[in-house]
Amino acid sequence: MKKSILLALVLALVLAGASFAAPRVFKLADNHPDGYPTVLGDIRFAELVKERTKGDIVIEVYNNSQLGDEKTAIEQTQMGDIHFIRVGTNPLAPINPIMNALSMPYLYRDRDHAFKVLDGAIGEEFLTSIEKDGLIGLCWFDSGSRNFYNSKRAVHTPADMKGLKIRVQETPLMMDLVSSLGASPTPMAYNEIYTGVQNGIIEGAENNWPSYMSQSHNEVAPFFVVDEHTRAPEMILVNTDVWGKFSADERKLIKQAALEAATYQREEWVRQENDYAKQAEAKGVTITRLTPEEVQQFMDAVQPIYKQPAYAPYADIIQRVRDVK
Ligand code: GTR
Repeated sequence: MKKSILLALVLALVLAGASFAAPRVFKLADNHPDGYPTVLGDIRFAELVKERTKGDIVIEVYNNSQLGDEKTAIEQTQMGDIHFIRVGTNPLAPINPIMNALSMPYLYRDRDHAFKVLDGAIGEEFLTSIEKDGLIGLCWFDSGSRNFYNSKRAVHTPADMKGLKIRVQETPLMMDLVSSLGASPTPMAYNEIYTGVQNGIIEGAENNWPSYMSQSHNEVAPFFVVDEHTRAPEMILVNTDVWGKFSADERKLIKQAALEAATYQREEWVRQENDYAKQAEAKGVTITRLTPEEVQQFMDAVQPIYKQPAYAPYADIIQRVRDVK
C-alpha cells in the first residue's frame, strides 16, 4: 500500500474515533444460565459499554457460576479478582447488614412500589452503602418475588409449612423468615438445592419463577405456592478500586449503560416470569394461588421479625420505604 493511502486510512480511523490501545478487559460474574433475564441484562450492559467506548472497555460475562458459587464470587469481587458481579440484597446482607432492610418480608405494596423505592433516593443510598466493603452498585435489576416450593404438599397457610425443611440463602433474615412460619431453615448454596431435595436433606426452598424453573426444581419439588413473601432486588456491582481507576467520563458512561441495561432487563424479567409460570403449569406443577385472607395469614406470621433486635434498627429506613407513594 502506498504510504499516502496508509496515512489517509490511519487519519480516517483516528477521526472516526478508533482507539489503537489494547482494550481493557474486565470480568462480570453471574450464577444464572444462558438466556436468564439477569444474564441478558449483563450482556446488554457489556455491549453498551463496548460500543460506547469504541471497544476500549470490554466486559466479559461469565455466567452459570463459572467463576464460583455466589458467596465465593462476591468475595472475589470485593478483592478485585472479579471486577463486576450481578447479585441481590440477600447474599450481600452478611457483609452489609443494612441490605436486610430492602428484603424484609411483605415490605413493598407491589412491584411498582419496589421500583419507585429503588429508582429514587433510597435506592441510590443502598447502591453506595456497600462501598466501604469494596463494592459499588450501578443499577437495580428485577428479581420478582420469592415463593415457597416443596416436595411434600400444597401449602395454603403457614400451618401447612410446619416442620418443612426449607433451603434458604445463607443469611439470618431468611432463616428467621422461614422459622417464623414454623418451618425449618437450612442455609445451603443455590446449586445444591436440586440434589438436596433428591437426597431428602431438604424438602423445599423458595425463589422466583425463573430460578425455580431454570434450575429444574419443579422436577423434585412440584408444590409451588405464590405467597410472594419477599422481594430481594438485584444489582450489578463493581469493585471499588476498579471503579476508581475509570475516568470521570468513563464512570458516567458505564453508569448510564447499566441503567439502560436495567430497563431492558426489567422488561425481559416480566416476559420470562410469565413464560416460566405457564411452563410450570404445563409440566404439572401444583400451583397454589392464595386468597387475600390466606396471604394475610402469612403476613401476620412474619410480622414479629420487624421487632427482632437484629432488624429493629432498620425501623426508620423501613418507614421511609413505606412512605414512598
Ligand atoms: C436467585 C438469585 C440468585 C441466588 C438465588 C438463591 O433468585 O437470582 O442470584 O441468590 O436466588 O436463592 O441462592
